[in-house]
Amino acid sequence: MSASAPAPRRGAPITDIASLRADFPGLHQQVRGKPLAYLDNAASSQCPVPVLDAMLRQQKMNHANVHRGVHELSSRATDAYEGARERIRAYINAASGTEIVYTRGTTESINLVASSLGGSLLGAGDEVLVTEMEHHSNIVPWQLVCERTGARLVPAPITERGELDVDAFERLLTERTRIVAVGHVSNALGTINPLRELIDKAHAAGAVVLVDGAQAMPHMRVDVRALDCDFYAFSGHKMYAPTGIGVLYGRETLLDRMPPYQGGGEMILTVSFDRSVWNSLPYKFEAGTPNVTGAVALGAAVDYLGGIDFDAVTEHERALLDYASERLLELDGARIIGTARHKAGVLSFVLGSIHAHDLGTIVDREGVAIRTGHHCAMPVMERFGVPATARASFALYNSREDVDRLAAGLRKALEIFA
Ligand code: C6P
Repeated sequence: MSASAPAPRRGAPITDIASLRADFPGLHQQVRGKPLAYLDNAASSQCPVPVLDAMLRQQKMNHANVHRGVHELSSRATDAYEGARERIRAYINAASGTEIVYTRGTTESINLVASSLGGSLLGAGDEVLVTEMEHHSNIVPWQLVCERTGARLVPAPITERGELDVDAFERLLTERTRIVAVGHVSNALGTINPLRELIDKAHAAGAVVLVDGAQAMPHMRVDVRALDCDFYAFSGHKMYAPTGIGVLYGRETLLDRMPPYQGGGEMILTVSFDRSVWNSLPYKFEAGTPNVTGAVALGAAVDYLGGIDFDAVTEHERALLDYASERLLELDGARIIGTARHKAGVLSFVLGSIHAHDLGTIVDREGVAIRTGHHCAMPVMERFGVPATARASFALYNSREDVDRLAAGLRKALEIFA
């Protein structure tokens, strides 16, 4: 282990999820004179102490550029950076570290694939199949490459519950479908897609599959080989690491034949004015000085998550979601947007005719943080005929008390707008 690697949790997996609250200093503060109830985890989750410690240690004692220096600090930084890559690889069960590309986050991961693979694979008449529940990050990069190549973006419909219409998805898969880009968990609805089934169908049709895993990683253990996906994109800041770091998992055979996404230092072996030779994987896709501290922190976050029993997390978050749904539906005019049978910790809702932004502002005065708006999923809003929703989203550290505080805040909003 490198000098700067955080100590992984040892012993039996943590099953007492409530006890983990103490690990998150950000939760223990007053906001607007009230204790914070942080329910905006789908936007960004708080960092636990081991992640914060790893960041501080990296910046304080091991700060240097990676892969470039022969001096001690550079070699420590490189060890920490590469050590984190190996732990992330193991965490998602990728076959090799060459398949783990550091990026700024899910958005950059998807842009990388859309631009590099899409740009070389797609041609006029080809199709990219997405779903109506995608985040803009899994729509717009494909639109850009479709414009460039003459390919077409095809959205598979979702049902009234906010589930993917799998029959329609299958009908839309044709010999023209070259790429399927699908979210694992919807940020606006909470729907968990039947991923393995969709991947098998897409592969049977000869398509390459990219999964947007931004909202799945904090809620479940993801095994990219068990899923058999070709690409899996995720962000550190939704899984207890900081912003500015994420990962693109890619099947080595595909990454190998894809052209670089960005040019610069690190992604080359040799450069002359006639031609340059690309570096090996994954460095071919990591141009420029990377976010070393972010990578180290993400390594610490997967160590942290690796020490937790995910069955307990799922049960805890499921119980919270059920409780929050019940409390919400006690309120006049409450409507939940997204009632899929399989949901992760997202509760999107409207309350009568009160605008979502007003709800967000009123509960914020009570110390409750939720997100309001279209959640970068405008097609979802259009599908359900609402301009915006309020969204409470749960992490493993949330409690029933947080939900009660939200319900009380929403009652206040109802009184104000009565
Ligand atoms: N969703 C939310 O509040 P970045 O910004 O690259 O880390 O992640 C983008 C992204 C991609 N896919 C899904 C499913 C997402 O939920 C997000 C980010 C945040 O819902 C911010 S819009």
